[in-house]
Formats: sequence, C-alpha cells, structure tokens
Amino acid sequence: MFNDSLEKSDVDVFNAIVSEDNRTAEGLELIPSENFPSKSVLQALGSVMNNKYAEGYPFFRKKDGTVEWDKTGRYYGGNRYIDVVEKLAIERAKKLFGAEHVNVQPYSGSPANIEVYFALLVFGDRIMGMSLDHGGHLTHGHPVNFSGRAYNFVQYGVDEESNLLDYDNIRKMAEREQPKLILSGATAYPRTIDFREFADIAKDVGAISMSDIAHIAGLIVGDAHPSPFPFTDVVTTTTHKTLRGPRGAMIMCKKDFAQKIDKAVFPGMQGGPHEHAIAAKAVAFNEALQPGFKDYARQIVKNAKALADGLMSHGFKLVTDGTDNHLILVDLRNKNITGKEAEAALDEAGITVNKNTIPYDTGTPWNPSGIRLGTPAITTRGMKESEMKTVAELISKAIDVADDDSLLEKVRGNVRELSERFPIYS
Ligand code: DSN
Repeated sequence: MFNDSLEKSDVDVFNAIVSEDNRTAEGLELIPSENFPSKSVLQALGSVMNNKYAEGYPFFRKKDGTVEWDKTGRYYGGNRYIDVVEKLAIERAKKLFGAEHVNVQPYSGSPANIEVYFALLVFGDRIMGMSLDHGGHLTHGHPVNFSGRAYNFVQYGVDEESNLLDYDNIRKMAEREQPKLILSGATAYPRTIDFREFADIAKDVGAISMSDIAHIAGLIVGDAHPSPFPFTDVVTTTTHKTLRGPRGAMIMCKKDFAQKIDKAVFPGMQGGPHEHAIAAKAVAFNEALQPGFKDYARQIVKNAKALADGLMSHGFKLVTDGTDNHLILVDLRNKNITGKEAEAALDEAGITVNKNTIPYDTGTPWNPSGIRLGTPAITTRGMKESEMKTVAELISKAIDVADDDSLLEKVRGNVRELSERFPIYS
C-alpha cells in the first residue's frame, strides 16, 4: 500500500520530517505539554481510518435520550469498522478514568472546552476559570479567546505570596459571583489541584463543576495526581500530553450531561470526526491501561522533582519552590535574562522549553519573565533522576553562556551525547 514512499513523491516534506525526527532524537524536549507516543499510536494515526466520513455516533440515540449500541447513529454508510474503533476508544477511556460517559470526537483541547460551554450554558452566562497569566488556558476565559468573548468569565488566580491556589478566596468569589459553571485545571501550575474542593465549591453555589485535566491526565491515570472523578460533573482532556496519545481530546461527563455534550460536539461544533485520531486514541488508552503506565506516570513526577532540585541547586528560583507534578515554572528574574532570551539560548543548545509568564509578571506573554519545562517526554525516553541532575546542569550552563554561540554549541554537544543514549523510536 505504501510502495510510493514519501521520499520519492515529496522530498521536501520528507526531508522536513527527517530533520524533525533528528531534532527530537538529538535534543531534550522539555515542553511539559509534549510527549512521544508509541509507534503503534502513530501507525493508527497514519492509517486508512483517515479516509472515512462518520458524522454521528457509533450508537443510536432515541428521543428519550437512551442509546442503542447495536443500531447505527451515523449519517454515512460504510462505518462498521470505524464503529469498532470508536467504541473501543469510548470503552477504554471510561475504564481508564472511571467516567460515566465519554465523547472521543473533540478535535483538540480548545474545541473540547468550548463544546462544554456550548452544551451546558447560554452565551453571556457567568463562568469562573483560572486566568492565563496565573497558569490557566486561553479557553478558560481569556478576553482574546472565543470563551472570553461569548461568556462572562470571572477569573481567579494564585495568591501573590505563595503563588498557590487560595481555595478560601475562590469560594468567596464563587459566592459573590454566582457562576453557572466553575472550571478547574491549568497549564502552568506546578502543584496539586484539589479537584474535590473545586467540586464542593461548585455544588455549594449551585454551579456545574468542570475540570480541564489536559496536562495531568496521564498522572491521574497513574495515581500520581488525585482524580476529579467521580464527583466532577464534566472533565475535558487532551490526549497527547502526559496521556501519551495522538493530538486530540475528549470530554467525559456524568450520564445526565451525556446527551447535551454529544449534541454540542456533533452537530453543534464539529462535522466529521477524525477517526484516524480516534483509532490512535483507542491504542493509547489501551497502553495507559497496562500496569507499566503507572510506573511511567510516577517516574514523570520523580523526574520533575529531581529536575526542580537540580535547577534550584544551580541558583534558579522556581515558582512555589518546586513541583508536585510534571512541570516546573522558572522565575528568571535573578538570572538577568528574559523568558524569550532563555528559550532562544536553550533552543540553540538543543533544549526545547517555552517562555511563560510567571504569576504577577510585569512582562508580557511574548516577553515574559519565566520559562516552563516538564518531564513527560524525557521520561518516555527512559531518563531517570540521575539524568535529571545532568539536564539541570546543561540548562544552567546554557543560560550562563546565552550570548555566546560557540559555547552554546558545546552545550549542544553534551545534550546530544546524553540524548543519544536514550533513543525515542529505536
Ligand atoms: N498549548 C498547551 C500547553 O502547552 O500547555 C495547552 O493547550
């Protein structure tokens, strides 16, 4: 089937893919939202499942809301094998998280979040979410995002002293603002999130509780972070971060919300589901159901703690002075370098991180005072605590010589030596 290889048919794209493969193989991928899925996941993703239209669901929903799994709910013919994979993805996701209902069709995390709001609220309704500059996400109500334009978001942040979530303040805000939905979850919060407390606050003010667990889904599956199940009403996640699947997302919810959520995903926001991605999700969920995944998840956290300790021993100041999860937020103000400059210097040295605001940053998202890094991808490669010491040392060296290209090149050599001992796709 693949006789005409990409190399022959499109050498430009082929070469770019090979270069990207080399870049990741020789470098250290420390962006906390990235990972390396298995070859099996990539195989499903690059399969004929890409070719099919399957608008609808692999079950038929009757007018009273109940579903029949042996009847088709598709608007196109030819979906018997597509139904097999979508059912597998749903069943496996339910088992993985203990969810009552799962929709595996969301194209990615942002659409998934918007689909939840669209399903359960009306435009202009009040929602509480974490502000982006304190660690939330664009879709948690940022004014430039659809979420912030279509809904009336009130945003909480972290405490100015401790940089931790202050649940008493969040409760007071909820009592004052009376939101219809309270959203928990973050993209740059290095500490444990108390989902139980969030759900209790929501319940007490009569709001729907929603958690966006995109960053920590794999940790939750691996018992390395407390779960928002079974008490949270709706939970969204991407599938490509700590969960180590294909790019994509899913929405999990209590049964009572199932019909509304499904209707908001299709036909509300999306058309044909990306069934190649859904097949790859099914593969990834099966991998995450294996006992070894728990070891992986725990190692991510052990590595993050070791990397945090290593960085602090080199004089780096970390937001909250450490981490409980997979990510580390570095406050660079004592190092006389901005997040943007540090990202560029580390990139030259083969270390990929992203510039990031720190809480109460006086810089901008384009030129912030921090960098964000994490351990999911390097843990997938098999690195452990002893390598984290070396990684911290290499980061420190690169920051120290940020202005000197030839010294950065030397660090790059050390990065390559370390990386090549831990192949990704051998
Ligand atoms: N863009 C993702 C991240 O890097 O955290 C969130 O969706």
